[in-house]
Amino acid sequence: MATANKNLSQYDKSRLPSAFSFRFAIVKAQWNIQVTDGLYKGAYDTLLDLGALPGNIVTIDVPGSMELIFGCRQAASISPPVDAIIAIGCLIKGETMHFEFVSMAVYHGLSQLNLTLPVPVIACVLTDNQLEQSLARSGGIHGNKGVEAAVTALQMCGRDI
Ligand code: RBF
Repeated sequence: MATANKNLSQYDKSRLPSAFSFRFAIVKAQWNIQVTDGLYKGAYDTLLDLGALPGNIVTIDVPGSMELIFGCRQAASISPPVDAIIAIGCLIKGETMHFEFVSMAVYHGLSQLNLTLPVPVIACVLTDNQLEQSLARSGGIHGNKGVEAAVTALQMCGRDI
């Protein structure tokens, strides 16, 4: 899983389909907003760069990462439907066990959505020990995981179940 010393946020547009005809939802948690703003910008700008229309990108804000699960369910029921959902959050380890419980619950919840919803949910939830690590991955020296989430979302579009 280690991405230290790697920046995976560069993509080759010529190897990707156009996002022009697809609709996306970005569900964004407000906790650690500096980080989730950076991830959101990375994802949003990348979708536009890949051809998505601004009117085809729906944004849903939720309070914390724990609420991303419900927010993604909401996103899956909007009309006209979206082709992929990106869940953006940032969990930073504190002094208690809360981080472990919430991280597990969020990833478990998002996995469950991928088993039950007809639309793919892309997990862009950072789980770091320190804020600096998250900042480095949301537009810093280790790139922007939001960019990678947008590329992944496009790659998962149009796969009807
Ligand atoms: N939400 C996050 O997205 N990132 C966090 O780092 C985070 N830390 C939390 C720490 C504590 C002690 C608590 C109680 C909540 C935290 N939350 C965090 C909020 C959580 O995702 C959720 O919004 C609340 O638990 C309400 O369901």
